[in-house]
Amino acid sequence: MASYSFPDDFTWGVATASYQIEGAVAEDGRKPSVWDTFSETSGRVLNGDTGESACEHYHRYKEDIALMAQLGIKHYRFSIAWPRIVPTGIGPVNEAGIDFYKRLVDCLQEHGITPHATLFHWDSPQALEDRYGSWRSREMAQAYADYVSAVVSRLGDRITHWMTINEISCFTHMGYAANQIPVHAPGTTVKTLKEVWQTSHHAVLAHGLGCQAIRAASPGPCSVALVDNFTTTVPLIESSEHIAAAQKAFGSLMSNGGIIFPVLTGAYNPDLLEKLGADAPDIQDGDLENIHQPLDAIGLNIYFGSYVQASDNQQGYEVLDFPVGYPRMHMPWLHIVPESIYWSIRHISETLGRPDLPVFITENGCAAQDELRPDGTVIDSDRIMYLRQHLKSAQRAISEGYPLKGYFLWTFMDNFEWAWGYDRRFGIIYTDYPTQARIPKVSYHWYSECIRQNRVV
Ligand code: GCO
Repeated sequence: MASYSFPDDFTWGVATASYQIEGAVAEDGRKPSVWDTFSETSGRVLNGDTGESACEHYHRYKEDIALMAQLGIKHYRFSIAWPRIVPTGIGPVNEAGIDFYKRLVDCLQEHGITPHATLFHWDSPQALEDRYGSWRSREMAQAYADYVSAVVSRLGDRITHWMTINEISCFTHMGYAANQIPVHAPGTTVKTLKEVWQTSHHAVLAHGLGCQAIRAASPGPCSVALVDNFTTTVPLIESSEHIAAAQKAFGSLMSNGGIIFPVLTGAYNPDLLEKLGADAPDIQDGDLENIHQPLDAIGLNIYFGSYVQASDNQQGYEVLDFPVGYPRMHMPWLHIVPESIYWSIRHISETLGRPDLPVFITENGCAAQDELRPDGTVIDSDRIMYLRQHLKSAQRAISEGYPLKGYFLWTFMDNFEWAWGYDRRFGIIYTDYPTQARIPKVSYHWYSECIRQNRVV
């Protein structure tokens, strides 16, 4: 077996999200999402950028899918925009919105590319924020499930790989911040930590109701997964005591104990509930059963990990800050910790006790200060370094027998990077926004070679 090689059936893909690439925010019946409102609010997004045009993918999808086919991927993860499908959040379905995704998926399948659809990637209908504060209301969970039923009943003949929700902690804990400036839409400052956790609980409940809606509406067999960006705890030294410390620390961290734990184990992590005390969410009878639905896979968005070492303090571990000079990519939080992929998979298998559950890396990638050279090339050797190290960590997990089944690189092309606007470039394709030209970076060709040889090159 060549060094750093992958199984023959390994899923190689790329990932995107609707609001970040589509544009066409007022076409064919789409109504505003909370991200339209947030990005149009002065001071919320760097340089006043919005997703109004983004990468114009809504109209350029055929060109983009041809580039995906040239790349050599057979799998593509994208998200479906709720405001295209049910523009006012609840009520009538906009068939023109469905028709766009039918065109998109038919084009993918013409190129032999399998669609993997995320049903919610943060662009919820503004109408529901106006109606009852979106995820602050328990009603949002059922509204989401009804939207999911509408999508799957119409697209389930074309799409059989479904992901319910992307990164719950981002649009709850970062979108509804207690007494601080929220950095995500809807950008609502709530007064108490309990409100944040109640919001998070409604989203976790929505995931469970969404799983049931998918399985009820799908015309045939399908796979259902959650996509989470939990905080990976990485032992600074791979010895038994530091590994045990990293595993104990894993469950006590906010987005881990309150999201992946109830989804995979049926209970909030007890250490977290103890830490939250009166700020813990109110949980109604039946909620945890609804949340703890069987999953066919788990999707992990892996960007960084926190190093942990054993400690003789009361909790037995110390989660370490990064030294000021620790290497990072072009985002303040994007420290380079390749082992985070390997340890994320071990946490699913061991810390959460789910060695049976297939794992997909549904996002991994980095922003880099890409320069378009006069000769029209982008030599992003830093991104190749980052991706190469992370893929080696992924291959290590497979070589040790962990059930890693696929990798979706974030992201296919530079796009709207939320509150950072277009200032941060994560793509393996350079998007020249004034002309909307797509310019493959060297990392595009490198990733294509990894796929062709089915190993890390
Ligand atoms: C996320 C989102 C993506 C981001 C990417 C870079 O993981 O935050 O899923 O939409 O653009 O991760 O921040």
